[in-house]
Amino acid sequence: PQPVRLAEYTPPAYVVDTVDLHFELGEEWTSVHARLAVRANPDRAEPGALFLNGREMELLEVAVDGRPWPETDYELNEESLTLHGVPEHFTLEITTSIRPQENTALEGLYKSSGTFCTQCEPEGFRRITYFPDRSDVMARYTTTIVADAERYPVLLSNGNRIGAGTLPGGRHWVQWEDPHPKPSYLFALVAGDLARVSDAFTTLSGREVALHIYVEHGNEDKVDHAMRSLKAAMAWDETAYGRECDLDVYQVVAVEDFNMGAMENKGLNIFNTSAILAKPETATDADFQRIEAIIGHEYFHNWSGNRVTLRDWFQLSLKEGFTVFREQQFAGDRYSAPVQRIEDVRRLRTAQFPEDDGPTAHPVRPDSYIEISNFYTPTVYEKGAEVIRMMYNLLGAEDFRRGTDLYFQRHDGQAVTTEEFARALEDASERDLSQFRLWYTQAGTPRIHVDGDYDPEAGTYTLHMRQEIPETPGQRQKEPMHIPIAVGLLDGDGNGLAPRLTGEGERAETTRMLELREAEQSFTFSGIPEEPVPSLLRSFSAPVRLEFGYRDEDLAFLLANDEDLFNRWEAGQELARRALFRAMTAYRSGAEIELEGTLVDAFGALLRGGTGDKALVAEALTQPDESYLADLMDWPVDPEAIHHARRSIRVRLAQALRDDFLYNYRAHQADGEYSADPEAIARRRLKNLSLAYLVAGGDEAGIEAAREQFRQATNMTDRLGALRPMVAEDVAGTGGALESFYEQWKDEAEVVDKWFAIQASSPVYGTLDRIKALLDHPAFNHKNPNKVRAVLGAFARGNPYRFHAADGTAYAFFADQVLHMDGINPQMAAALARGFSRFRRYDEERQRLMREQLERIRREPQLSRDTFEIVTKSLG
Ligand code: HT7
Ligand code: ZN
Repeated sequence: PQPVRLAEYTPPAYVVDTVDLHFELGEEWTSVHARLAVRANPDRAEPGALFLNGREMELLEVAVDGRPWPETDYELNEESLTLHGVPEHFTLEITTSIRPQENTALEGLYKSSGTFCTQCEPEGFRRITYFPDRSDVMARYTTTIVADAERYPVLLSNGNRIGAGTLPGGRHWVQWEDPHPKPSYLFALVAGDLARVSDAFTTLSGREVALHIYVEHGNEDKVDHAMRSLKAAMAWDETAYGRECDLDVYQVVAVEDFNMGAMENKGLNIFNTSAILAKPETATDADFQRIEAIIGHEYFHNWSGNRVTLRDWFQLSLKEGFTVFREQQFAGDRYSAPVQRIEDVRRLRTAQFPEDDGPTAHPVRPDSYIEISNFYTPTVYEKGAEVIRMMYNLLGAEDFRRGTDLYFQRHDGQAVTTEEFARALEDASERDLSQFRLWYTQAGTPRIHVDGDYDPEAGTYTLHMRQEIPETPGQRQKEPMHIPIAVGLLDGDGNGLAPRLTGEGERAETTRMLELREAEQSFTFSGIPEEPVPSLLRSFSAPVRLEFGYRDEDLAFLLANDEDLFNRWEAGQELARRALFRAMTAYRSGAEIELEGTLVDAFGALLRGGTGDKALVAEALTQPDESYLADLMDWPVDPEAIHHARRSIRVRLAQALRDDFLYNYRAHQADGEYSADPEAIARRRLKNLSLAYLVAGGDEAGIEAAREQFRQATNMTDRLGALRPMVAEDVAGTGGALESFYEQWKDEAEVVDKWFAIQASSPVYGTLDRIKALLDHPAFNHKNPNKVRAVLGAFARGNPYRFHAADGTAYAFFADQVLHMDGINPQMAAALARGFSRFRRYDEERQRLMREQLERIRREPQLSRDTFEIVTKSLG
């Protein structure tokens, strides 16, 4: 397959003003009749032929202005239909026949548990009808759906319902009209037997928007949280960004089989059930928070993505990075901004940093792709959000808001590029972001080396910074980037100074946003009475790897005193990382793993620090996970050393701080009914973290408390809060607990996914034989992406100790699974294949074993474009 290149972008030869779709949904065949008002694009001098994308369909009819178009005047192949000699303006009619019930790729129109539904982003619409399936062709859609009335009483599409009726043979029809022009990727259709839960939202200007959430019958009691979250998101976007909802009806449908979390189709969002259904008995606090974030994310797309859309798929981060940033701000406002930031950074470091440092590294705005579905990546999403956040940091909240207002106002109804976004921010703030634009085009995570130099005589403190951007595939030479680095200085009592750069007058603020632009640059602060401890990259002001030669005591000092809560956490994590790396060295040399006092004292002080900031204490005591440690390790990554060192440190910390954990466990017991408010979530988090340590330390009282909590829990957070450490430590009775858990929850698909994942990611319960047994379990289904993620995804990502078993048996098994999945769902297969992408980070033997499997996958003659791209890039 040939790559598509940004440099080769050309505007469409023809534009489409209106699209009338008529669906006849059937059990064997579904027919789609499309009537398009087409005209030559006035921006193109010689439009020439009309090119339409299309695949996996049977073409039944093509007519231009009511007359069949002769076969001699069109070319049809596996991927497209090209019409030659068409007029300047015309009506094009196309009839296609498709088989949604056989569509296991879950792109285009498919069936999920008997419900017809669509996924058109990025290129699914071309599996429904022949169409210029590109985001810069925007049209007004009218959709008529005809189906069996009994099986499919609910028929939905984008926009407003404008008609309905019954037909002979037990069929019925509904017609929808979407007044907003949109690209084909935002088209949606749903037909099924679904229950509806309704509410309404009144916008700031007094318009009423009807809100409907559709779920399978029996799940109506699990949409309350999603509905509340939706209304909260609608209100938040009005105040935070001045964005009002432009719809009369906002519909959300939950489906079981979905490749991602959710999809922002105009006025008809389609959600993975896992991203919407929640009640305390079946969903954890993390699920509640994830649902709120995803509901918010899809709603925010209504402006950042739908009203202002993309010119082409290279601009994906224009909508995704910006929307993730908006989602993060929303979640931070709803819960706790510093804790949200910690979680965002944790995700960035575990998923994006490794990507940026591996063979599939790409810029936030990629310049070529083989399969665009492979670019819904942590780089486009999470690093893309960091790029927006840096602009926010550089401009400040007010100018940033002026910039986004200008962006929405200038480009409403248009399909644009990241350039338009940057220009709107520049114009609104009078800042120059030319150098900053490199963040869109240069891949790789910058490394910043910082040294501090105190001059007692002059009373100055100088930070010397040096930036390096590593080489990435296809990009050897890099230019220095424009990087906002938020800095504070602490005096010996832990108070924040108000640092002023030499030449500046007095300042009030204790955090300074430095702007690093050169490869090497120094910043000198004056009026510094004693050698300070610097607090660098506060709130993680830029997505970089920063190095500074802190002593362990400095880190403990920052952990105890920094006013920047993110950096308090960061200092604790760095202390923990150091202890872990010392433990790895000890493990590899066969020495005893020691845990010195600094970490124990610092963490003990946190646990004894009262109930002030429970969420932060819990975050600080959460160990970095094994895959993040693998990313930090010098070649070769040693999965065994990581696993054993991490476990030993956990056990030793648990034993050293046993009384503190026990105190915290007891002090944070639940009182009263479950609530998903930030205080209650933080309390459960600290309680269950304490319990996990107690169990890890082998404390009998702790183990008994876990067994008891598992039995008595009235919510899933506490039930899993007990089961997880029981599984991790394999305490007596865990097998029975797992069995009873399944028995109790086997009818709740989302809970069964947790049951699969907890085992697949456990070094004890996720051995290769047990993984194979899980695949044979009656509840497992390769066609359901949630199940595949719960077992195979959790095994590859969450269980590196077993996945990287030295004999390579797990690699061979996993490659078989990739190949099997490729025949079912290429997007999922490609996602799994990424499990091998960083094989060069491992020792020679593991490299050889993984390479062998990658080559075996690549040899498969029918391999999808999706998997082919990941495998070939991984092999380099
Ligand atoms: N914009 C949505 C993208 C999406 C998607 C992409 C590829 C394959 C399946 C998909 N489902 C949804 C998700 C979002 O960012 O909101
Ligand atoms: Zn999105």
